Amino acid sequence: MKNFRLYAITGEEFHPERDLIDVMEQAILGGVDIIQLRDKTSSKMVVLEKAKRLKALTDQYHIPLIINDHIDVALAVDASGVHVGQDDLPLEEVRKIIGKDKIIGVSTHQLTEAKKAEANGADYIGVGPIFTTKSKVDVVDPVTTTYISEVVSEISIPFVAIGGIKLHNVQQVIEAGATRVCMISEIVGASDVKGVCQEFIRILERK
Ligand code: TZP
Ligand code: MG
Repeated sequence: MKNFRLYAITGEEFHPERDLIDVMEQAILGGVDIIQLRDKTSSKMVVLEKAKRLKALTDQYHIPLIINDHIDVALAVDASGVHVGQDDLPLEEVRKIIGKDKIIGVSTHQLTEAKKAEANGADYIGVGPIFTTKSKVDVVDPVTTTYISEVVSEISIPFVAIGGIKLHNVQQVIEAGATRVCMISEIVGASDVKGVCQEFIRILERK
């Protein structure tokens, strides 16, 4: 997969007054280079409509669109790939469905999960939650930056740090060895979405 560094996940509960596409376009203009549609509450039809709109946006800017959970929706809109968690279909089955050319990302919270995802052909892994987050229900306890250090030394595929990452703490994540970071609330909940993304890029480039 093409390299990326600033990954934004949708979270419409953080911008109730603003349109999904406007917010995500501001994120792209600020430097986001990969987007994930994550919607845990809407019906399949509504997720499909959002995926179609986001696909048009991400195509316009030539960046990947990843769909969380809904493999069928990812295929229907010809998204770049899917993101699955530990409770979703096993990676081998997801690969059979989605094919070898699509991106598969897997959430991991410990090294055994990371190693399994790598061995089973994940294109990237999510590493987190690094810090406390309010954006995910049933979330495990923060894994801290220690898990990032472990992944850096044991895992070869790309990884992205996630969970409670803010402008004020992203430096710790970078210092632990992350070169890619992923956020929901700090980006999509910002009053100046583009400005926050530009600031993340500035910090990522400063290292
Ligand atoms: N997976 C692990 S933490 C998390 C997900 C989807 C939520 C991240 O959201 P935020 O607002 O950046 O903490
Ligand atoms: Mg899932």
